[in-house]
Amino acid sequence: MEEQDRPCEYLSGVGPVWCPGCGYYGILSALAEAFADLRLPTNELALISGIGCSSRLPYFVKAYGFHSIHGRGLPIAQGVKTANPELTVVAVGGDGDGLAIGGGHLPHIARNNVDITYLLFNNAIYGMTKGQFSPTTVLFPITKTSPFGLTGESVNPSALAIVYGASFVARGFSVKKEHLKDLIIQGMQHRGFSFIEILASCSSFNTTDMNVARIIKNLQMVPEDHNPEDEIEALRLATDKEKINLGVLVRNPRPTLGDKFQEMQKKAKARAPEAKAQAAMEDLLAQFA
Ligand SMILES: Cc1ncc(C[n+]2csc(CCOP(=O)(O)OP(=O)(O)O)c2C)c(N)n1
Ligand SMILES: [Mg+2]
Repeated sequence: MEEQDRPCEYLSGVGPVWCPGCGYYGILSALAEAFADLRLPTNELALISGIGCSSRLPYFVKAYGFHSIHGRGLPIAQGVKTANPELTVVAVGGDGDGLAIGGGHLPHIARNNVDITYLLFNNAIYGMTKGQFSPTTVLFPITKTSPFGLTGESVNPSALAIVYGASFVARGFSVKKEHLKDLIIQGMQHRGFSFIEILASCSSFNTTDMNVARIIKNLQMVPEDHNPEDEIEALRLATDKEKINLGVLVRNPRPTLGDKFQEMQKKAKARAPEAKAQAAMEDLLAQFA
């Protein structure tokens, strides 16, 4: 097979329903190419999503898929990974899905270091429901649900992931496809919870916050000498007011939830009366060996 044909192996053939000019096309392409580079068997791969334009992604990719309910992609992804640790699990969803209705799940999946990769498509708007403000809307204050402007401060997804204790945090941009592909690969290779914020413009309902020309003008790659174990510096880069820093902000491996469960199972088995009886029997039999 020709090198340039490989990503198609991971496209299901179902055509995306996104609007012309949507930033999500670039993300789908980067993701399919990342899967192709990693040569992951499609039957060992599960894509889990919530609800939103971004959450439609599992239809377009050849893998197991679960298009779940609004804001609930993460706990379902955790369940899938826990039930079948052999699967590579990728969760996807929007800024509304992951930070508004589903915002209560992110801290716990991050602090528990569940071994999944989460791609948060940040278009700073509720795209699917046609243009209500989201927790990341800043520069486009007059929306269908904020006709007189926004009342609250916005949230910074990468900064939140860092303070919640995600062991891998990166920020990419749908237009920088090769760079994004590389971040997805690094995230999937990281053992533990990988959070990747992906900036993407919504061509129909908010072209201001994620304005491609403005992002290109203001972006900067995370400096090469940045130590990804330095979470304070990572937070500074994530919250930089002058520049939009793209790249790996945090990489701090530690035991995963699956590792902890295995430890617990061992302890529980050692404590169980039947395990003690079994051990006593084995000691007895060993005397006649
Ligand atoms: C429980 C529930 N509440 C509200 C909705 C309506 N709804 C569907 S998608 C969505 C927001 C989508 O925005 P986002 O998560 O940012 O995804 P995008 O479409 O921008 O990719 C909302 C509010 C729903 N489907 N279910
Ligand atoms: Mg959105």
